[in-house]
Amino acid sequence: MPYSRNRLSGRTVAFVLAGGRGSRLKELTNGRVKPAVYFGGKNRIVDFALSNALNSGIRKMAIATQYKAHSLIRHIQRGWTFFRAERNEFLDILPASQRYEESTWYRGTADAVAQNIDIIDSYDVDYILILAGDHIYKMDYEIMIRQHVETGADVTVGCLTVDRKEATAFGVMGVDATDRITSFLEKPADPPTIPDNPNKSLASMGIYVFNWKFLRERLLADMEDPNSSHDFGNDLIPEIVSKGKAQAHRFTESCVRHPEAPAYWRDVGTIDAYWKANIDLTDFTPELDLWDRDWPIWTYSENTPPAKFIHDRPDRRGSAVSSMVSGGCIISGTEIRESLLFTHVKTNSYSSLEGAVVLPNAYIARHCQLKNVVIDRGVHIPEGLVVGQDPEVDARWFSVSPGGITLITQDMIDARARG
Ligand code: ADQ
Ligand code: ADP
Repeated sequence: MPYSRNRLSGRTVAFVLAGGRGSRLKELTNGRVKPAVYFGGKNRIVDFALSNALNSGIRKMAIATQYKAHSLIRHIQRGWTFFRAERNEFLDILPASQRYEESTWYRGTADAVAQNIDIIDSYDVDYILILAGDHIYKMDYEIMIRQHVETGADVTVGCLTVDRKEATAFGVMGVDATDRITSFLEKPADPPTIPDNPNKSLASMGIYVFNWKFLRERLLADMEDPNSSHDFGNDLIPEIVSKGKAQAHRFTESCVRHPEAPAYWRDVGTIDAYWKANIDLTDFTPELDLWDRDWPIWTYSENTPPAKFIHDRPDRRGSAVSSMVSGGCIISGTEIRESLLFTHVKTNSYSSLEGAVVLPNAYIARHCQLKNVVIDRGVHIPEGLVVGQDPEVDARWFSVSPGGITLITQDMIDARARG
């Protein structure tokens, strides 16, 4: 038996679900699935689940893709090259490929696993860790798998405490004194709360550990069930809660953080949440520590020169304060504050950025004033554009979120140019 099998992570496959679009991110997911959306200056959202798995010691991974997977697959092929086939390590990309029936793709999250049963059998693992590819957090999965094995549960569900009013977007559970799950409601209109606090609910993170043999049997039964939507949260988890042994795993037990820091987990599913989680990184002490060298968030990184700031005349001041500026950027005479610039952004004189999340390869011409914006990859912002001063003007051409963040894509710029 190989050495790695002493650790439970060595006997586990991480199965990452990355097929759902993430439609609340609006035009950012027009051409790419949510896990492929850029985050934090160098990463894509999916890097967090994959890095957690890698840092936890897992060396067998699979990722199920469906909606607009091209940019996700390219990212993984370029960046996720840590695996040695000689040691039976791999990251398998599993696009929906109509393996069971020619008329259907992955019908739901459970079906995305079920349609790959024969492939997972060939991995020769004892445990399967199901992950969503669309959340930002740092977690040691070995701790969760160990709890699963020690309690002898049929399924262990990762959970966190959320505000009751937000719990309608989650699977919400009730637990007994031993954290055995006693009830599970998927996206309830009226979420139950935890016993000692009427404002908080216990929410599923959409992370599950199963013994593979157990899940395999459940999936085979579920595939034949005409009343099932073939989804973990709607179908499999509630059924196991009622008939078997489902255990809650508290995220606070396995979250990777400084001892004084709060447990950080974000579903950056809306433009407001996406903007805020990115801009929060420019805080004095951000809650999400991307600088921890013991738990790196791996990615495909372009080979770039350092960011360059041009400040050559009193009226052409290229500077950035309380900001993150990635490699390959040229900040020529632009004043930048509380902003996050991804790779290869070029900005020009007499412009200013404040609260700007600027995705790779964007270009900002002279005399622009952009405040509280998300600028998509490769957008060419024309000279003199002012955004963030009058929401009504912004909303004529761009997409303004409920929280007042303006999303700008190249299609919107082109439509504006046509008038
Ligand atoms: P949702 O957030 O609604 O609920 P869902 O849409 O089921 O999650 O997507 C979960 C993951 O599966 C995402 O990463 C998505 O990309 C992927 N996915 C969706 N459909 C897919 C398909 N057909 N093929 C492949 N991948 C697919 C879930 C749980 C809740 C829990 C929240 C936590 O159902 O109980 O609270 O996650 O965010
Ligand atoms: P602006 O439009 O802001 O007046 P420019 O585009 O003329 O500025 O560029 C100003 C300076 O930025 C240049 O003099 C040069 O030093 C630097 N610069 C611009 N483009 C590049 C590039 N492709 N590679 C390296 N440096 C560049």
